Amino acid sequence: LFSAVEMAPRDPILGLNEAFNADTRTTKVNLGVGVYYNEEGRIPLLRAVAEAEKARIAAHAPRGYLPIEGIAAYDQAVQNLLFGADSALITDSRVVTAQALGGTGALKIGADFLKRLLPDSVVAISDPSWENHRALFESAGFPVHNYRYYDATTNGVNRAGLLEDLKALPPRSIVVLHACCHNPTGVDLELDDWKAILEVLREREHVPFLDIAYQGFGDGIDQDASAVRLFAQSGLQFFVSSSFSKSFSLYGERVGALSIVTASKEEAGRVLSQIKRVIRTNYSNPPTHGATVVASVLNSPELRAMWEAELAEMRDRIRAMRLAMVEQLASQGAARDFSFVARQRGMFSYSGLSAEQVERLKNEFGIYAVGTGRICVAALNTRNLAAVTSAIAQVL
Ligand code: PLP
Ligand code: TYF
Repeated sequence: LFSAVEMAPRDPILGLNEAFNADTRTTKVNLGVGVYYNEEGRIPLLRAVAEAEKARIAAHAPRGYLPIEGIAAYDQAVQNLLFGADSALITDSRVVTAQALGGTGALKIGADFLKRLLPDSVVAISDPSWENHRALFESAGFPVHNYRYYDATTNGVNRAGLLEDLKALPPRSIVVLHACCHNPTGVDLELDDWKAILEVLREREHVPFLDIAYQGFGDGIDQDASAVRLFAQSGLQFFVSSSFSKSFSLYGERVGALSIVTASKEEAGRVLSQIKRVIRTNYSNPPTHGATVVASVLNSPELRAMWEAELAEMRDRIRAMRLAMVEQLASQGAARDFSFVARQRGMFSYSGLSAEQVERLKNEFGIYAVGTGRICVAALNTRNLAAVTSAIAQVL
């Protein structure tokens, strides 16, 4: 039965973890996978999460099946966080939200629904993008194109190329956009860019699919949602996949959501019925733990304040690491100006290191980065920074 099964390629990022774990050097540093590590080099368990879990365990709550679209209080909290609690879309019941298995699960449900809705459309993702974007939409049956995004000569956005490519797509294409903290580059769009993109999408009748996996890691919870809120005011219909993996440090609990903005409450009801059908034939209904914890934190004023402070702490620590990295690279005499690292947002930096330099970092120094030169700045701390910057200066 399996004699002709070929070996599938490893995920370029998760595959790095395996190599890292097998490395016996005590000085090794993992800048590959997009995970936030604290100053001690550990994945934090947030205090707000621990408090909510304590209360949940004490309550000895039964574990019945959840509704197909998940916990109502969770779905509501997701909408408030994305669109703002006072959003007219929410009061008009125009948004459909379903709890999902992480941001990945949200993308997959959205992709499967879109394939039924627009079977002949193409999908466009940024060049470069998170590796899984292409794979997810291809596995849903779509051809996936790239639109120009990153400009290596300026370490910024190729604005003209981006708009040109969106205009050149066939009408009613599905356009996946990183709402903040672009993965892998760390290079974000300005509000004026978003406005220009919105007009092209409207003109071409493209379907926006905003992916927001790092809300709160850039400039703040509301600031990072500014693109989502701009689209909310535009009158367009669009998709949003969101994730609490990073912002609640709940990676393994798989807590995310798919939200769809529709034109009316009546439309929302029909769309929800189709989303439920997609979910039912995939995993029936979502798990209880992570979403219960997130909902209790977001809906308790005390725990919410605690979470916001912890999220700010993570955000500020990443920023401090960006600045320290720029300074140390300069003082180590690195043969390149790295000041752009301080301007990037979120966990990642497209460092500009070549595949050969990344390979040398791994072999000679036990420092793991993605072959594209992406490094996870959120894995730096004051103990490993000097070793990392010195190694980078040496391979340059
Ligand atoms: N979208 C982007 C842009 C990401 O970087 C990630 C990273 O994990 C995800 C979606 C998936 O999030 P999750 O781990 O919640 O599935
Ligand atoms: O880009 C990253 O590192 C994170 C984690 O298939 C991740 O988004 C990477 C690859 C993958 C799933 C999650």
